[in-house]
Amino acid sequence: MSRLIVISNRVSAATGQLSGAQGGLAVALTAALREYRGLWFGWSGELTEEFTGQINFNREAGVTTATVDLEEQDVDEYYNGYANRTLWPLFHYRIDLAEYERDFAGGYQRANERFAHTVQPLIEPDDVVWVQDYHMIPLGLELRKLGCRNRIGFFLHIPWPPRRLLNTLPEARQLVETMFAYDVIGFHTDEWLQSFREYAVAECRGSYSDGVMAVGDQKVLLIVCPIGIDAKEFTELANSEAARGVCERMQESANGRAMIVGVDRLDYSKGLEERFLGYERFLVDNPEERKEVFLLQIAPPSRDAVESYQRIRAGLEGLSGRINGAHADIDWVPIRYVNQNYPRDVLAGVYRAAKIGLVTPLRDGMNLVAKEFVAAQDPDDPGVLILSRFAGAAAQMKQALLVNPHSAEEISDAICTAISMPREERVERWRKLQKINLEQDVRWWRQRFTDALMAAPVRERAPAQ
Ligand code: ADQ
Repeated sequence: MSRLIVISNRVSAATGQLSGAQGGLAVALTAALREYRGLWFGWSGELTEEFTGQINFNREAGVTTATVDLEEQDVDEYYNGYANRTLWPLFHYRIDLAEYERDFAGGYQRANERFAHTVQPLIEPDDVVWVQDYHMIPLGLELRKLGCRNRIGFFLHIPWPPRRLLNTLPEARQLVETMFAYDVIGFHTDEWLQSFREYAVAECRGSYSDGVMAVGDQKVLLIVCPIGIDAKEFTELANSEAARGVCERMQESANGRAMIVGVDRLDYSKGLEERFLGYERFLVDNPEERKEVFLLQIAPPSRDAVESYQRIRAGLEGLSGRINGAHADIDWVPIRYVNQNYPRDVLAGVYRAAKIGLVTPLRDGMNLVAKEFVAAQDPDDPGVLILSRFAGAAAQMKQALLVNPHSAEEISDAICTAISMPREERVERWRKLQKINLEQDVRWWRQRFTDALMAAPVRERAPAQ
């Protein structure tokens, strides 16, 4: 049987200590790696004076990880630069925040070449290689240049932007052309796949039929493969003693009021300002109900080194302060805004205590918080999920109350609908949502991708470079 080689920016063996998307992903990939006796390669997260390509092997939880340190300049240009200041905003449709610098593009290319040279000697002829996410788009081609004929797949965890936005990136076409070196490319939704397809056809002279994009003599299979969570495990977690304790504490502190919860990495793509404004609209438009609710927003800071993240953080502090200042009473504060990370069982208990999950990204590859909120609910008395139409999760989670997060009125209306939704309707909607959660979970996701990849034909020997 072939081995599976997973390559991603950061490597994290599933030791149970990880949280969030990284944790869920680590569990899924680790299970796959165990099954296929694989190897997980990536950046250690550490700096080194001078890049040597020296690999640190580690064996943990039955999985071998191989990590490499990067130079400070690589981290500045590749990670903080091209990945987080160029591709992340652009791929989330924020060209107003995207920074196009040749040094970033150069550093990104250099880091990917370094990754390829370092990992290539570890790849055996029968291995199957699975590259993860936007940090590593050109890696497949770099491996091909080194003679790698293996099956190589790529999965994009974030949205794929529309063609006209992508065209603002100076090296867009070259970047997309590197992707034809892959055998399979996976996206969370059909919308992202169609955007990729449109770009490749219009700008790279690709032709598309039956899921296969052909460019010259290269062919790549495009698949929709929405990621899930480990829903069964998360539901069990929400029923654990620790989570029940947290749930009770939250209910006590809610003092009979309905809790609305938001949980997000502090990122401009998550629509936090829009959420606060929509909630404020609800407070203004519903003087009778307003003191019946409060919003708990959990948002741990991320990517502090990037200025746009410092700005969003300051903006949210100002906005929550203003809303609380304008609306709070001596016995009630409308927004509890906290910036901490919490263990997963605490989060599960918090979700469980909430009557409404408010998930309003302006653009999101998938959004796992929406799925976690559903998995944590009490089947007999579930809360209501309000979900942005622009999250990838909306394509699967049609029984949520879908809103346009740019419209404060729609958010406000949805809160009203959710508060007064009869139990029967809540139960009916929740059952359908949880069914999808369980059927299309994180194991389903990795199986769907690896099945497609394993079925791809092996390439002819790559031309000598
Ligand atoms: P993210 O945008 O980081 O990842 P998202 O899907 O929003 O991921 O999930 C965030 C995760 O972080 C959740 O699992 C949540 O529980 C966790 N988290 C958030 N706040 C936390 C806190 N305070 N304490 C502990 N955990 C917290 C990218 C893409 C997404 C895509 C995922 C997976 O941007 O669109 O869904 O990858 O492909």
